Amino acid sequence: MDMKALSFSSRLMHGTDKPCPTTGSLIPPLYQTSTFVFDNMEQGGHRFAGKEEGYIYSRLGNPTLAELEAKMADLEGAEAAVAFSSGMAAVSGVLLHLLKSGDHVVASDGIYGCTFGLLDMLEEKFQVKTTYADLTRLEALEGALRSETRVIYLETPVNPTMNLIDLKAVSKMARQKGIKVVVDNTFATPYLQRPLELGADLVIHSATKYLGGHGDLIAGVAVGGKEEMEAVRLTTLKDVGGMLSPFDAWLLLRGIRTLAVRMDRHVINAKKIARFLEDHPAVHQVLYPGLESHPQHQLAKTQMAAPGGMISFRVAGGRAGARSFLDGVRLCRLTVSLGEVCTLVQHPASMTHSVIPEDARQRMGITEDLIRISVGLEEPEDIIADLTSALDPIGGSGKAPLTDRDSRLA
Ligand code: 4LM
Repeated sequence: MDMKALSFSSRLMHGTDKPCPTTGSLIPPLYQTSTFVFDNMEQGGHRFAGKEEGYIYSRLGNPTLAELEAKMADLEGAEAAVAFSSGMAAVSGVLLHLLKSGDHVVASDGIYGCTFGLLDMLEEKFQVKTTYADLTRLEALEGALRSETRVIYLETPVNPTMNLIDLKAVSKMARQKGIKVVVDNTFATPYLQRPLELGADLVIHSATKYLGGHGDLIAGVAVGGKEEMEAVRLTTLKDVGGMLSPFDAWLLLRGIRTLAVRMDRHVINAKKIARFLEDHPAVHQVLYPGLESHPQHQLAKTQMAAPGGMISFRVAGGRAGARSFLDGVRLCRLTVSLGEVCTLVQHPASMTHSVIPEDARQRMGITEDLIRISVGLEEPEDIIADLTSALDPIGGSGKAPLTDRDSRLA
């Protein structure tokens, strides 16, 4: 059989994995070591000088991390990958590598709160300015670009508004102007969306989420061209130092092997939950790319293999309605993070995106009535029963969406 022609799902466990050559262990061993012994002084010197292949110190490279990096590069269709200790370490490692003082970034409205915080810090300390724009509209992107723009940074689906950004169109415009497109692919995973194939330059993951999938680790990965990734490894990984621990890399590899079956079930469940929410009178609007009511439902069909497991919705009664719902769930866990086996619910305006100033949050659609659900792998009827008992007491008349002003006053 041609092992190079394996499908994505089979490559999750067969693609880059090799049984241990000395013991035959099916699962690659964990190299839980901080450093590597040299045969002699000359060999050590040669490794530092890059004249000889081989490991030096785990912050610079480790066989378990190399296994994970090869896996992620393969799944995203990239030349190389670099593992980091968190999604934010990957985001900062890539941005610090790409940017210098005086450069400009265009970022999508509504990105993860800590990425907003990082860009804010880069502006304050290093004069790297960021313009936020509604990148669902190409005119908005064009209007935000400047001669100093070096990076377009985006998430799609956007956390937490679930907007989609047309990766092909954005990448085409960026390429013409020599600007790098960096895509945070955390919500979709390479199983559902591969940005590099659509023209993006670099992909970032919070591997804490669907890739790990079990809520037991924090990790990040950056993926891209060989030279670019080598430069990241030798600068912002080596010298800033956010390397992933070998144990977490090993756990992450375990999670990745079941990515396809988990994502399939997340999607099946999310479709059912989204339809249930659309019909509930306490829900004013459901933001899920799999629904025909989603403004980019057609783009979801071409850009993503399936619409994913994340849903946001606007609840009746503004902040009070959101509180009543979040305090009312029992099965669903009230917690930040996402992409895990359990269903998780949270309030972006006061939690994950609270660092964004209120006026910017309102403009980006991160309103007080917005709830985010990471749909888990439970029986969907059980999730629906829990949502029903948390939503029913809110009442509401269903369709008429609250305006932002109503939402602020509630
Ligand atoms: C959350 N998110 O939304 P680490 N990129 C995206 C994210 O959603 C996150 C990160 C990067 C949430 C965490 C509490 C799109 C995180 C950062 O947490 O550093 O692995 O990823 O609930």
